[in-house]
Amino acid sequence: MNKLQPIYRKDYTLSEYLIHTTELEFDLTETQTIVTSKISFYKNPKSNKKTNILFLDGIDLELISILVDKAKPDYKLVEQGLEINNLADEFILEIKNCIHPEKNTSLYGLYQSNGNFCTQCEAHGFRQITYYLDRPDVLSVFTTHIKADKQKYLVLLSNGNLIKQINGSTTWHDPTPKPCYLFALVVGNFALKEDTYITLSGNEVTLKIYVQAHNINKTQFAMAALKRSFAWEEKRFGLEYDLDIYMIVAVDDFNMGAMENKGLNIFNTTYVLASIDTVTDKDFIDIEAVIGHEYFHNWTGNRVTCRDWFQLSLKEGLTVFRDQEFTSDLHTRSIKRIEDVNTLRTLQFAEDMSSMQHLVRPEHYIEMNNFYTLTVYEKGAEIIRMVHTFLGEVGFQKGMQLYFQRFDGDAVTIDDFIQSMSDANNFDFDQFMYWYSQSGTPEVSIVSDYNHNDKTFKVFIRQHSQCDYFFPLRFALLDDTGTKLESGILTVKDKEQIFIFNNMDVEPTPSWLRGFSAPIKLKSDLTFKQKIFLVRHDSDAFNQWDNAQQLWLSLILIPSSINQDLFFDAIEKVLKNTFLDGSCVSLVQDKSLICEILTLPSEQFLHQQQEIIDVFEVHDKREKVINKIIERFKLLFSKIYSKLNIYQPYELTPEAVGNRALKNICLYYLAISGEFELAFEQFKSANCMNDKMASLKALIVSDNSYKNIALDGFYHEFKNDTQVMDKYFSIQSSASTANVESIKVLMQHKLFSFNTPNRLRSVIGSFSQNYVNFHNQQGYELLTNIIIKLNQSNPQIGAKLTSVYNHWQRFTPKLKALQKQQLEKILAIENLSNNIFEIIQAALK
Ligand code: B3K
Ligand code: ZN
Repeated sequence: MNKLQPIYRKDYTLSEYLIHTTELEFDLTETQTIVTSKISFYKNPKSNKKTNILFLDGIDLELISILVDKAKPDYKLVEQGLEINNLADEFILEIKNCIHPEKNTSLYGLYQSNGNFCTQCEAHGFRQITYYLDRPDVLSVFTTHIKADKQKYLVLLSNGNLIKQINGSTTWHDPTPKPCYLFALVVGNFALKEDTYITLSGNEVTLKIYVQAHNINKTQFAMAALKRSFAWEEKRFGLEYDLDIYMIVAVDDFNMGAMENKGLNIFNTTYVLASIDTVTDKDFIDIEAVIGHEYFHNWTGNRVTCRDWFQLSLKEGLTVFRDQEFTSDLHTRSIKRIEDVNTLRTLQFAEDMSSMQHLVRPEHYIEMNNFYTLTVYEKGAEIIRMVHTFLGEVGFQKGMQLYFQRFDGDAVTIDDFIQSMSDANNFDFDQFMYWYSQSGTPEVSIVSDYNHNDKTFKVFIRQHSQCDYFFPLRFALLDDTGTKLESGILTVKDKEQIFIFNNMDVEPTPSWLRGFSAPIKLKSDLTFKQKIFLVRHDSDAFNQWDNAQQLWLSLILIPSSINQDLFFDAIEKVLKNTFLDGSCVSLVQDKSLICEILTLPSEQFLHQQQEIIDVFEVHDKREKVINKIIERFKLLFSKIYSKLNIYQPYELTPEAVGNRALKNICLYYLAISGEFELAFEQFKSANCMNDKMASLKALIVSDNSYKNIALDGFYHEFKNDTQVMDKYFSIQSSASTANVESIKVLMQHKLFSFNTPNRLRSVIGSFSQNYVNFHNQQGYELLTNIIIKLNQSNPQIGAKLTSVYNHWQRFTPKLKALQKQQLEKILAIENLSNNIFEIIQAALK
């Protein structure tokens, strides 16, 4: 088997053998781990292949012994696995193999973090633990025995319920059949935070969060968030937890955010540990969302799993949609929507324009881990959101119930899900499936025409994509006070469609695509004045923000295209609203929303709007607008800042979060205008990390006498806190003063650790987004050398960083040529991992 050969969705075949039970034994020591497995196989009655050969996946395993029904089988070791011949229709396979977690830097399979053992099996990590049918449609009941030195390791965990514990060993039994990607094992020393949750039907679930001892006082928020997740899942989806125990283990070394292993989630510490002194408002909400996300996977992912990895969005798109709803129900829905759409449009739309453009249900992959992308997750969630918009909450829940009724305990496809939604509601989703079979972002334009004579308002919608998408377009027609004359959802399905509204006595202002009801690029014929009106008067907060974004975009990229004074007058009214003199009437009441409206589109978002990306030009143009904002609003910002900068005990309420958000954006602009003392004052007196971080960000916008004092103070206060130190590194790598030399100095810092993805992301990841300072030959060479090192030590992170070059073709000629050279240089190295190879190959194609 050529390992660089892509795997195609169309080639899916049933597994010839299935597994009843899997019994594993782990004997862990400091120098090796012995894995013993006893697996009972049986012929898949549904498979029509008639061979008696079994191929098992296995990578980097040292085989010690193998028995089939207690006898030596006819087998051979092949590339990436093991082949056994002459098998009966049912048999017991017993294998013993040795692995070396203590040397495993890929953080995939079984590995160590701070001396503790843990696993990451999704998508194909289990094959680095033992020989197995490593595919999501082979589900079995697992029993796991763990043995380790009892003096050294006190905590020995696996999935399911603890059924036996004697000195230095435990046995776990997971009654729910699962694919091996949901297997987990944790061995080490941890402190434990424990609580209980009583489910709707009265079952008591023990909740356990394991962290390193020094972090135990930062687990309270995660525990409360976990209980909120259980309660929300019951209330909104009517779904309960199914085991007696739910465990979360937090480790510092983790390739992504967290993993939903059945009953034993393993988390990156970033998404568990929280205290007012160490995380920001956004961090709190993100932590809660990830805790919720992994918990929600118990039903969407674990109880019903994916037939093959092409269906990844079946569990991820749906679970992201669910976690977005969780946050929306618990916090401010409109702000959550703005943030999610902003992420989608900044990152996923860009992915659609890059060499890694792919379908939400990809057709092929070389390395599956490259497809845990914004497209699969975020665009996948948007597709589910459209299903929800079409069916409404009641219809959607009916569809969910039918889905679970049909497929609980199965491994299924995206079509199975959509079919359940369709059958439960008698709704035709056939044309809707284009969302899964067409890549790229659909472009749609909308033009309207008001006829004074016959009082009609005609709307012409045109799709510019190759196929005609089927999507909901939420809208409202507003009168000149912002009152709705008409509202609802237009079902768009044709290349060209006309909608006519009669009896419109006045010409309405249309508010299109409210709440971003479909993941499209919409071009409308709204005038400058109408956009200003919508910023102030639309009752859809998303559209208030979106219209402001469009105006900022114009002001930055084509300043002459809009009347700056009029736009700024509108912004002033939004700003002056509610809390200064009360004389201005505006619908913008929410301070978080005002802050969003005041936030300029990011450089990354601006790049997307350019035919050819000129990072320097974009940066300069954006800076110019920042200066214009300061020129006009400096006094107002000062007033607002002093009004909001009053001591208040920390709370995570929408009100308090909004106050801090608005206060801190004012501080940011004030610091750019030179008011560093104000920022330094806040830095010294802040009663929470949110405000401390905001002041530090304000202080590092340019060189000033406080910058280093603050950075040093921050370091000394938090040097023992790993999570805060990630912020410390990241803020310096993102600073306008950062350059390749200063990054190299950071990489020499005693707290820098190349093998810890969080630290690498905080330094290199952040620097790669510091566009004007990163995009030059030295910046690229630095990144390339890091990628080459990661190719050996951690190819997953290596591939993530390689993706920085996915947009190379769109850059100005010099930077384009330089990036291409980097790609070629990486491609030429020996033993290039599949992960990095796939990214490079796509980029150079
Ligand atoms: N399912 C995991 C992601 C696994 C990534 C594998 N490279 C976390 C999540 O989406 O919940
Ligand atoms: Zn997920």
